[in-house]
Amino acid sequence: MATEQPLEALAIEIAREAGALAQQRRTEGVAIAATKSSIADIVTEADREVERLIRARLADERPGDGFLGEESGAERGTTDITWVVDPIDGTVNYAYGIPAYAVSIAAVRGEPNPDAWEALAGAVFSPSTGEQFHASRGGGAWLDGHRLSVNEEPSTAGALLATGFGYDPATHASDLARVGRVMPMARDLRRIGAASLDLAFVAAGRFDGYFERGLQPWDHAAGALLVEEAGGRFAKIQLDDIPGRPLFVASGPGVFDRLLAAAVGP
Ligand code: LIP
Repeated sequence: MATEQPLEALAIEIAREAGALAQQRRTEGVAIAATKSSIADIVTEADREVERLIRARLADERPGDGFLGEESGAERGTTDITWVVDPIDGTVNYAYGIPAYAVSIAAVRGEPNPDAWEALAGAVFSPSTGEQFHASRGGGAWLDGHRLSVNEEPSTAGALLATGFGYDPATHASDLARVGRVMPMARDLRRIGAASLDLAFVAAGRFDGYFERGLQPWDHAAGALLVEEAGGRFAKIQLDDIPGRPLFVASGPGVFDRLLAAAVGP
């Protein structure tokens, strides 16, 4: 069995357990625990509890591995594997009771730096729909046992695209200008509010493409592998206007260059 498959199976198992906890806490009522980068960037008690569950299960199963989580930070391991975790991606949706959030777990090899690591396995679990997206490097991308493939080309009506906006209002004007540049190639635009689901939907052919600035490593670690294993392309582009807020683009091969050019702009 390839190295990646046990990692994929573990990511699937723990993502499902974590998703069940998140869903249970949602039904019990959600408490905002704190804000982070801005007043809009919230963390709930459930985010923290779900990440504690994931971290404990991984420590039991793979004690030497490293960890990089949205809520509890980073810990280097003694193996070459690091787990990159967003316990509840789509936190604002979760807090408002919007059924569009996911548990995202990825296993990467190498430095725990998204510019240097190689993603080996990932799982994105959507508790609201029960959909389990998963992938391993070289093993393809899957949804509940069905192999996934990106859309090679959008329909003649135009590309169905998705995007998102960061928590910092100062960046919204440039994000909206980007939407204006991209719309001529689109049939329509979706804004789900969970990057891991946006990327999973590109992998599944539900979106022709996705673009967003300022994603964190845990937002995209699993979803980017889904896209690549489904035959798509994923890129991170540093832009000059706002340092430290790179642009991420993901799509099928037929629309990638056009989407990238429009999203980056002149
Ligand atoms: C969210 C992303 C979403 C983005 C939000 C936020 P979180 O992650 O999944 O795509 O638009 O600004 O970054 O904070 O819910 O884990």
